[in-house]
Amino acid sequence: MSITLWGRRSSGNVQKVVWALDELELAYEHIELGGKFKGNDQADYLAMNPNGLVPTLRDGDLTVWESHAIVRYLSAEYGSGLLFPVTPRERAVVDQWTDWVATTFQLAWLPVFWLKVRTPLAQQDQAAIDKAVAASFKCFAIMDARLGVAPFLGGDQLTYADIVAGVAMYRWTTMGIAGPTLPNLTAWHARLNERAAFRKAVNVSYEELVGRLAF
Ligand SMILES: N[C@@H](CCC(=O)N[C@@H](CS)C(=O)NCC(=O)O)C(=O)O
Repeated sequence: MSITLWGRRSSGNVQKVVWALDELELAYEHIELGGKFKGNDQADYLAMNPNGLVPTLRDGDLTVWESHAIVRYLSAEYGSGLLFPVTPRERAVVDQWTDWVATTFQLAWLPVFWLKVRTPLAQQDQAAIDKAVAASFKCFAIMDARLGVAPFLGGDQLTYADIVAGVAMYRWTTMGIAGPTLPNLTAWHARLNERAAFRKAVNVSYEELVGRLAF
């Protein structure tokens, strides 16, 4: 099957897919799209992804959008026993964390990125930043507690839950945020950084997004 990924590398949601593809050592074509590359408002792209957002993945005759759905699909199709635990009981824990990232963690930390990095300096609201940072640290404390009893969010090995959560770490640790030391979270980030696929996908400059609310 031939795999194609559409989406700019500076997108955190695209980074999840790039990391999963490389972690699974899959061959694929990567087409930069959206943001400064534009193209996501074109009819041929909207026919694949009616949201006009990135990422979108095609694998043979299958087209999928929504980063978590893509990462879960790749893990199930190509990573059984690796990124995708074999038993439903193990997968329940991985899905718990994956859904928590979508419904709770991203809603906490992404506003910090938008308020502090994407909003031009002159328009920044420090009270709003402080509130979002506090909400984020509540989530990081929950992750820290989990990572105190297991090396990865899903358990003993890296799974798609770590991928969807882990893409936050480069931005979070380079945005100039002060806060409590969370040793288990820091150790997990160090473990992720040992992986070439993580470094390539996630440790990516977001310079083009600084002060830019447009996309
Ligand atoms: N829930 C979607 C969100 C997708 C999304 O918001 N993508 C952003 C980039 S992170 C986007 O396409 N922005 C417009 C652009 O890059 O031009 C997912 O997880 O895939």
